Amino acid sequence: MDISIKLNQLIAQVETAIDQLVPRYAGEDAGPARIHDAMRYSLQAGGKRLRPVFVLSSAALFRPIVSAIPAAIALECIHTYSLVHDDLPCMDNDDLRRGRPTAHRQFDEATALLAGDALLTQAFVLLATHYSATPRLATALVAELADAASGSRLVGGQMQDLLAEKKNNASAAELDYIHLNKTAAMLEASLVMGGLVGEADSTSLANLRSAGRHLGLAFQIIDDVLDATADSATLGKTAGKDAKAGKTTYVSLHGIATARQLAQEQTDAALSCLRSLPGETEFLIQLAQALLTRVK
Ligand code: GRG
Repeated sequence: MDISIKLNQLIAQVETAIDQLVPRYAGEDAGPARIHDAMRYSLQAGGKRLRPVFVLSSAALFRPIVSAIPAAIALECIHTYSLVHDDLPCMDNDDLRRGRPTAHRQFDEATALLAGDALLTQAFVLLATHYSATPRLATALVAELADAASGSRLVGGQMQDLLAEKKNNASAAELDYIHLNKTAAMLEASLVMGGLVGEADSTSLANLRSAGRHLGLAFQIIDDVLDATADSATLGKTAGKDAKAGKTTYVSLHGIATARQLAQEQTDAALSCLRSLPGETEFLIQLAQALLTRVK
């Protein structure tokens, strides 16, 4: 199976939906053009769209009656907000993201901060409005996404990452906590939210959650390898930052070859969860495998 055609179709669906579901300036009642421009600037800069693709392909396993598109875009809004805030001078202070100047470089720091805030809020606007006809589903989606983005997960992982960076000697357990939350929480939520839209049973939801957790760790390990081995032009973001910051990563702890082996082990664990799901799992299985050899 060549997944590239289907992957490109899903990405095209996501790009169209972002354009349709994220507000643009529509007169003064909708607020200043600058905030909408900044939100759309960061969202429409490209990116792999992995999280929305996970939502759509997870939902498709269960042949859903309602559309998974708003849930997919909600995930991408939260993910993009986290990138915008991560790039700010008070965090990573980065100039390049998705091949373009970061939001605070293109606009200014306050605008980037507000655009991130508005993207975070927009995610919940999408869930509350587009799933209002199915209130149980709306509540389940809001609960899942809010938990994944919370102070215990995405934000907590980021906080711990900043704390660990200051002392430069994070343990393997601390590293796992950081990445299970900073990285894996969003991937886990993507697969689970797809399952929720498809009314998956509790066993399938547990398998999706577990697959997302393993894929999240594999994704982060490969991210560390790419930071150490790829160039900024290919990545569309600054390469080599971890070593420069003296940051503890899977590569600094284990070396590149062992890090790749660990990513393979996490992917294998994810594959066994995916294989126990119903429906046409081949696309997700191949996508999970392809992530091991991604170059950006
Ligand atoms: C500021 C609350 C807050 C969180 C920031 C996303 C993040 C957490 C930090 C960015 C740095 C980093 C290495 C995060 C790990 C997750 C990760 C690899 C994000 C980048 O995701 P990709 O590669 O990005 O899917 P694209 O641009 O392709 O969507």
